[in-house]
Order: sequence, then C-alpha cells, then structure tokens
Amino acid sequence: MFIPTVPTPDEILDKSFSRAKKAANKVRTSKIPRHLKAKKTEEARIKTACQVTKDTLNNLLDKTPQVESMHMFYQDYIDVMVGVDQLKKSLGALNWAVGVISKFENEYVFKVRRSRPENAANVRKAAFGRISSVVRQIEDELDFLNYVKGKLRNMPTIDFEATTVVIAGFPNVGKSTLLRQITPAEPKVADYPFTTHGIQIGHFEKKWKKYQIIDTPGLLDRPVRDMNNIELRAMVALEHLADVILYIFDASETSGYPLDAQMRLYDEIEHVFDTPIISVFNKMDLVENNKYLEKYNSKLDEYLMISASKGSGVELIIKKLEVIKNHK
Ligand SMILES: Nc1nc2c(ncn2[C@@H]2O[C@H](COP(=O)(O)OP(=O)(O)OP(=O)(O)O)[C@@H](O)[C@H]2O)c(=O)[nH]1
Ligand SMILES: [Mg+2]
Repeated sequence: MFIPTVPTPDEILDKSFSRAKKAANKVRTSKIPRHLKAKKTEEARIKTACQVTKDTLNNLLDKTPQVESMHMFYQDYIDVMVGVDQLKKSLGALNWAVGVISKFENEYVFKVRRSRPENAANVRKAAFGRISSVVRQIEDELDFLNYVKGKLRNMPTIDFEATTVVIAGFPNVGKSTLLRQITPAEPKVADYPFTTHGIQIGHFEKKWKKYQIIDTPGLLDRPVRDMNNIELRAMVALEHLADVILYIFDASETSGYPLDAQMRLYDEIEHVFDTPIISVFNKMDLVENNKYLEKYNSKLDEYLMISASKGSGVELIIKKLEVIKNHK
C-alpha cells in the first residue's frame, strides 16, 4: 500500500508559514496603494498558510487508499498489521484539522479586513497561533500514519486471477523451502521456528494457468484468540486467499514439534476452513522407516511424501494442483 511521506507538525508548519511569507512579499512589492498594503499583506499570509496546511493534509488523505474499498484480505491484513480502527481514527483526525483550518481562514480573513492597519499583524499572529495548535494536536495521528507507512511498505500484492495455493503448517517444517522449490521466489529459510514473519508469494505457470503460491508464517496448535500477530497473518491468507491449502507436516519431527501436535493443527484447519487441503509429509529424507507414520493415517498413500530441500516429490504436488479449480 502506498502512503505518501508523512510530515511532522513542524514540517507542515514550516512549509505553510514560509510559503505565506513569500505570498506576503509579493503583495508588499506590488502596486497596491500604501495604506492598504499592511492589511493585504497579512490577509495573503493568512490565506496562504491555511491553504498550504490544508493541501498538505488533503494530499495525505487523498493518497492513502480507502481501506473499506479494498479486498477483504487487505482489510484483515491491515487490521492485523496496524489496526483498521486506529487507521480510520487517524485519518478522521486529519479531516477534522482540515475543517477547522477552513473555518480559521474565513474567520481571520474577515477579522483582518475589519481591523485597523496597525493591528493587522496581530490578527495574523493570532491566526498562525491557532493553526499551529491544531496541527500540533494531530501530532500522534501523523506519527501513527508514519508507522503505518513503514508497516505496510511490504504489503504483498495479490493476483486475484491466479489459482492460489496457501502453504501452511507448524513452524520450521519446510514451508519456505518448498516455495523456493516450486517458484523462483526466495524467501528466507533457516533452521529455527518463525523465520517467516510475513506473507511471501511466488508465481508459476503451467499449461497456461497461473498459480500463486503463498508461504505463510508457522502456526501452532492453539486457539485463534491465543495466536500472535505473526500467526494471524497466516490465518488471514488462509481465510481469504486459498483455493487450496498445502498443509506441510515435518514427518521427521526434527523441527522439534511432534506429529501429534501437527496433526491437531491439521484437524483444526480442516474444521475451520472450507477449502480443499493437500497433505504433504516433508523431510522424508530424514525418515528411515515410515512405519510409524501409519498410525496417523490408515490411507497413508493420500499423503504426498516429499523432501523439499532435495526437491524430491515436488512434481507430485504440481500434478495435484493442476486438477484444482480456481473457485473465485
Ligand atoms: N533434511 C531436510 N531438511 C529440510 C527439508 N525441508 C526443509 N528443511 C530444513 O528445515 C529448516 C526449516 O525450513 P524452512 O523452509 O525455513 O521452514 P518454514 O516452515 O518456512 O519455517 P518458518 O518460516 O519458521 O515457519 C531449514 O533448516 C531447512 O533447510 C527437507 O526436506 N529435508
Ligand atoms: Mg518460512
């Protein structure tokens, strides 16, 4: 999501007041009768300061995308990342400031026109004081928008036309390794849990069909209300994007999580989401005897057995994907 650069209150005010000064200088050097100059100069300063402040804030408002009109995935993603309510509140505060400054503009232009020439500067000073105070009142909101800008800088761009495969599973089971195998994407892979914090996307085409593979952060088998924000990003992708879920087990258990726990998460995902699931047993290169796996499924042949790091069995996944329909 693109949010324009967010200025601080001081930056906004510096710009507004220095532009106002320039506007005043123009009037001062123009051919207006001398006795009118003081008032005209201050009027120009007030108008310009108000305009420039409003323009700066309006520019921020116009360029920040409207969350409500976005796809539900983005809405939930933004909510998990920064909080949609807080974002709306901040934009609301900017709007409020624009309204108040418009009122000041009318009020103080009127005052300066009715003032005596020697009082014009004081009227303008009062106007500037009030503009400053309003802009400083939205300091927290501007700060927050700046934080939002940073947090959403890497917001993933989703291709809503492509068949979307969401890779899910426990931490450290090899999800990102698999994404690297199937697509040219290069997500970070490491031998510790929660390496992936955000949503990583890779693309490939097969028989003129576009696929989008989404790698997500690891999930633990715990209720949604106990999940941290990193896990929730995975849930948001599962909920809104998946045409099919690729559930990865670490059959070797070398990631440190027992298969029983991985199976509980599988059951939970199957229960919560109404999406086809392809089950994949990964790290089979480390499994010497897969007899013990049988206890997990009497129809063991329904699971694809692969080794993502070695690239073996990956073609079985692609084959399965070809028969999956894009249901959006
Ligand atoms: N032996 C073996 N190691 C693997 C295999 N697949 C992945 N690994 C290793 O397992 C570790 C975790 O791999 P990742 O791809 O980062 O796992 P992840 O599921 O994305 O992990 P998080 O992002 O932390 O949830 C890395 O050290 C990988 O090299 C495999 O098939 N065999
Ligand atoms: Mg990962």
